[in-house]
Amino acid sequence: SQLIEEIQKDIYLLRNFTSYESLIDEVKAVTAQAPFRFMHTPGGKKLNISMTNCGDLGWISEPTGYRYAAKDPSSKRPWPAMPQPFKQLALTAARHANFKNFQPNACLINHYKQGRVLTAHQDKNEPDLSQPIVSVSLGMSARFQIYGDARNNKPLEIELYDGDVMVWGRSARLIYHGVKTKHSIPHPNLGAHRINLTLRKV
Ligand code: MD5
Ligand code: FE
Repeated sequence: SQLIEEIQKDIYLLRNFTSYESLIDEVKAVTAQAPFRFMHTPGGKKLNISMTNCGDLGWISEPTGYRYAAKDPSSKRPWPAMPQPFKQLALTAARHANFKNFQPNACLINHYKQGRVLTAHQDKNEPDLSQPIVSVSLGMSARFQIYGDARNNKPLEIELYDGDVMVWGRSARLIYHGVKTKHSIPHPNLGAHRINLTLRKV
Protein backbone atom coordinates (compact mmCIF):
# COMPACT_ATOMS: atom_id res chain seq x y z
CA SER A 1 0.00 0.00 0.00
CA GLN A 2 1.08 3.58 -0.59
CA LEU A 3 1.21 6.35 1.99
CA ILE A 4 0.43 9.87 0.86
CA GLU A 5 0.93 12.88 3.08
CA GLU A 6 -0.61 16.31 2.47
CA ILE A 7 2.29 18.34 3.82
CA GLN A 8 0.49 21.66 3.23
CA LYS A 9 -2.80 22.48 1.63
CA ASP A 10 -2.79 20.98 -1.88
CA ILE A 11 0.85 19.80 -1.68
CA TYR A 12 1.13 16.02 -1.55
CA LEU A 13 4.17 13.86 -0.82
CA LEU A 14 4.49 10.21 -1.81
CA ARG A 15 7.61 8.84 -0.13
CA ASN A 16 9.63 6.16 -1.91
CA PHE A 17 7.09 5.97 -4.73
CA THR A 18 9.73 5.11 -7.36
CA SER A 19 13.53 4.85 -7.52
CA TYR A 20 16.66 5.76 -9.46
CA GLU A 21 16.90 2.12 -10.57
CA SER A 22 13.33 2.19 -11.96
CA LEU A 23 13.82 5.23 -14.19
CA ILE A 24 17.51 5.60 -14.97
CA ASP A 25 17.36 3.78 -18.34
CA GLU A 26 14.70 6.22 -19.55
CA VAL A 27 16.64 9.23 -18.20
CA LYS A 28 19.74 8.04 -20.05
CA ALA A 29 17.78 7.49 -23.27
CA VAL A 30 16.52 11.09 -23.09
CA THR A 31 19.89 12.64 -22.20
CA ALA A 32 21.64 10.69 -24.99
CA GLN A 33 19.42 12.64 -27.44
CA ALA A 34 19.18 15.91 -25.49
CA PRO A 35 22.10 16.26 -23.07
CA PHE A 36 21.94 18.31 -19.88
CA ARG A 37 23.07 21.88 -20.52
CA PHE A 38 23.39 25.12 -18.57
CA MET A 39 20.97 27.67 -19.95
CA HIS A 40 21.30 31.41 -19.44
CA THR A 41 18.85 33.73 -17.74
CA PRO A 42 17.32 36.64 -19.64
CA GLY A 43 19.81 38.77 -17.64
CA GLY A 44 22.69 36.76 -19.13
CA LYS A 45 23.72 34.73 -16.08
CA LYS A 46 24.39 31.01 -16.34
CA LEU A 47 21.88 28.93 -14.38
CA ASN A 48 23.64 26.74 -11.81
CA ILE A 49 21.36 23.75 -12.45
CA SER A 50 21.79 21.96 -15.79
CA MET A 51 18.61 20.94 -17.59
CA THR A 52 17.02 19.10 -20.45
CA ASN A 53 13.48 18.15 -21.45
CA CYS A 54 11.35 15.46 -23.02
CA GLY A 55 7.81 15.48 -24.33
CA ASP A 56 5.98 17.79 -26.74
CA LEU A 57 7.42 20.97 -25.29
CA GLY A 58 10.48 21.87 -23.22
CA TRP A 59 11.10 24.70 -20.78
CA ILE A 60 13.94 26.94 -21.94
CA SER A 61 15.56 30.12 -20.72
CA GLU A 62 17.10 32.43 -23.29
CA PRO A 63 17.95 36.14 -23.67
CA THR A 64 14.34 36.93 -24.65
CA GLY A 65 12.86 35.20 -21.57
CA TYR A 66 11.52 31.88 -20.36
CA ARG A 67 9.22 29.85 -22.56
CA TYR A 68 8.17 26.39 -23.64
CA ALA A 69 9.60 25.40 -27.00
CA ALA A 70 8.84 22.42 -29.25
CA LYS A 71 12.49 22.13 -30.31
CA ASP A 72 15.72 21.78 -28.40
CA PRO A 73 17.60 25.04 -29.15
CA SER A 74 20.94 23.14 -29.00
CA SER A 75 20.12 20.46 -31.58
CA LYS A 76 17.25 22.29 -33.33
CA ARG A 77 15.38 18.96 -33.25
CA PRO A 78 12.19 18.13 -31.35
CA TRP A 79 12.72 17.07 -27.74
CA PRO A 80 12.84 13.29 -27.18
CA ALA A 81 9.44 11.71 -26.66
CA MET A 82 8.18 11.39 -23.09
CA PRO A 83 9.04 7.85 -21.93
CA GLN A 84 5.87 5.96 -21.08
CA PRO A 85 7.08 5.11 -17.53
CA PHE A 86 7.41 8.86 -16.75
CA LYS A 87 3.86 9.49 -17.89
CA GLN A 88 2.47 6.45 -16.08
CA LEU A 89 4.19 7.43 -12.85
CA ALA A 90 2.90 11.01 -13.08
CA LEU A 91 -0.67 9.88 -13.75
CA THR A 92 -0.62 7.42 -10.87
CA ALA A 93 0.83 9.98 -8.44
CA ALA A 94 -1.67 12.64 -9.55
CA ARG A 95 -4.55 10.21 -9.10
CA HIS A 96 -3.41 9.53 -5.52
CA ALA A 97 -3.71 13.31 -4.95
CA ASN A 98 -7.22 13.32 -6.49
CA PHE A 99 -6.22 14.83 -9.84
CA LYS A 100 -8.15 12.59 -12.19
CA ASN A 101 -7.54 14.45 -15.43
CA PHE A 102 -3.81 15.21 -15.44
CA GLN A 103 -2.50 15.31 -19.02
CA PRO A 104 1.29 15.67 -18.76
CA ASN A 105 2.89 16.48 -22.11
CA ALA A 106 6.16 18.08 -20.96
CA CYS A 107 8.91 16.99 -18.59
CA LEU A 108 11.69 19.30 -17.44
CA ILE A 109 14.68 17.34 -16.12
CA ASN A 110 16.98 19.15 -13.70
CA HIS A 111 20.46 17.98 -12.68
CA TYR A 112 21.97 19.20 -9.39
CA LYS A 113 25.52 18.75 -8.26
CA GLN A 114 26.08 18.97 -4.51
CA GLY A 115 25.91 22.55 -3.27
CA ARG A 116 23.84 23.92 -6.13
CA VAL A 117 20.67 25.83 -5.32
CA LEU A 118 17.44 26.66 -7.08
CA THR A 119 16.38 30.01 -5.63
CA ALA A 120 12.79 30.83 -4.70
CA HIS A 121 10.52 31.12 -7.71
CA GLN A 122 7.05 30.39 -9.04
CA ASP A 123 6.23 28.19 -12.02
CA LYS A 124 3.77 30.27 -13.99
CA ASN A 125 4.68 29.72 -17.65
CA GLU A 126 2.07 26.97 -18.00
CA PRO A 127 -1.23 28.09 -19.54
CA ASP A 128 -3.62 25.82 -17.60
CA LEU A 129 -3.12 26.33 -13.88
CA SER A 130 -5.91 23.84 -13.07
CA GLN A 131 -3.42 21.12 -14.01
CA PRO A 132 -1.04 20.00 -11.25
CA ILE A 133 2.72 19.56 -11.42
CA VAL A 134 4.32 16.26 -10.45
CA SER A 135 7.94 16.26 -9.25
CA VAL A 136 10.11 13.11 -9.02
CA SER A 137 13.34 13.15 -6.98
CA LEU A 138 16.14 10.76 -7.99
CA GLY A 139 19.61 10.25 -6.56
CA MET A 140 21.14 12.53 -3.92
CA SER A 141 18.82 14.00 -1.29
CA ALA A 142 17.82 17.66 -1.32
CA ARG A 143 16.19 20.19 0.96
CA PHE A 144 13.01 21.44 -0.63
CA GLN A 145 11.79 24.85 0.51
CA ILE A 146 8.15 25.90 0.49
CA TYR A 147 7.76 29.67 0.83
CA GLY A 148 4.04 30.03 0.23
CA ASP A 149 2.68 33.21 -1.31
CA ALA A 150 5.81 35.42 -1.07
CA ARG A 151 9.50 34.75 -1.60
CA ASN A 152 10.41 36.62 1.59
CA ASN A 153 8.43 34.24 3.82
CA LYS A 154 10.33 31.88 6.10
CA PRO A 155 10.18 28.57 4.21
CA LEU A 156 8.91 25.21 5.41
CA GLU A 157 11.82 22.90 4.63
CA ILE A 158 11.43 19.25 3.78
CA GLU A 159 14.14 16.73 2.92
CA LEU A 160 13.47 14.79 -0.28
CA TYR A 161 15.12 11.45 -1.05
CA ASP A 162 15.53 9.16 -4.02
CA GLY A 163 12.12 8.00 -5.22
CA ASP A 164 10.04 10.65 -3.45
CA VAL A 165 7.25 12.14 -5.56
CA MET A 166 5.39 15.39 -4.93
CA VAL A 167 2.15 16.64 -6.45
CA TRP A 168 1.26 20.35 -6.41
CA GLY A 169 -1.99 21.81 -7.54
CA ARG A 170 -5.06 23.93 -6.92
CA SER A 171 -4.34 26.52 -4.19
CA ALA A 172 -0.64 25.51 -4.06
CA ARG A 173 -0.02 25.71 -7.78
CA LEU A 174 1.64 29.13 -7.73
CA ILE A 175 3.50 29.00 -4.46
CA TYR A 176 7.14 30.07 -4.24
CA HIS A 177 9.56 27.19 -3.81
CA GLY A 178 13.28 26.44 -3.98
CA VAL A 179 15.89 23.71 -3.52
CA LYS A 180 19.15 23.50 -1.53
CA THR A 181 21.76 20.72 -1.72
CA LYS A 182 24.46 21.90 0.68
CA HIS A 183 23.89 19.06 3.16
CA SER A 184 22.68 16.46 0.70
CA ILE A 185 23.40 12.79 1.20
CA PRO A 186 24.92 11.07 -1.86
CA HIS A 187 23.04 8.21 -3.47
CA PRO A 188 24.72 4.76 -3.41
CA ASN A 189 24.61 4.45 -7.22
CA LEU A 190 24.30 8.01 -8.55
CA GLY A 191 26.65 9.60 -6.01
CA ALA A 192 26.49 13.34 -5.30
CA HIS A 193 24.06 14.08 -8.09
CA ARG A 194 20.35 14.74 -7.98
CA ILE A 195 18.01 14.42 -10.94
CA ASN A 196 14.52 15.88 -10.71
CA LEU A 197 11.76 15.19 -13.19
CA THR A 198 9.01 17.82 -13.32
CA LEU A 199 5.95 16.71 -15.27
CA ARG A 200 3.55 19.35 -16.51
CA LYS A 201 0.70 20.03 -18.88
CA VAL A 202 1.74 22.87 -21.14
C1 MD5 B 1 13.30 20.49 -8.26
N1 MD5 B 1 12.04 21.92 -9.67
O1 MD5 B 1 13.43 19.80 -7.27
C2 MD5 B 1 12.03 21.29 -8.40
C3 MD5 B 1 10.90 20.35 -8.25
C4 MD5 B 1 11.48 23.62 -11.24
C5 MD5 B 1 11.51 23.13 -9.86
O2 MD5 B 1 11.05 23.80 -8.97
O3 MD5 B 1 10.81 24.62 -11.50
O4 MD5 B 1 12.11 22.99 -12.11
S1 MD5 B 1 9.37 20.91 -8.93
C6 MD5 B 1 8.57 21.71 -7.60
C7 MD5 B 1 7.43 22.55 -8.04
C8 MD5 B 1 7.21 22.71 -9.36
C9 MD5 B 1 6.13 23.48 -9.79
C10 MD5 B 1 5.29 24.09 -8.95
C11 MD5 B 1 5.53 23.94 -7.65
C12 MD5 B 1 6.59 23.19 -7.16
N2 MD5 B 1 4.69 24.61 -6.84
O5 MD5 B 1 3.55 24.89 -7.24
O6 MD5 B 1 5.14 24.95 -5.78
O7 MD5 B 1 14.15 20.57 -9.17
FE1 FE C 1 9.76 25.30 -9.84
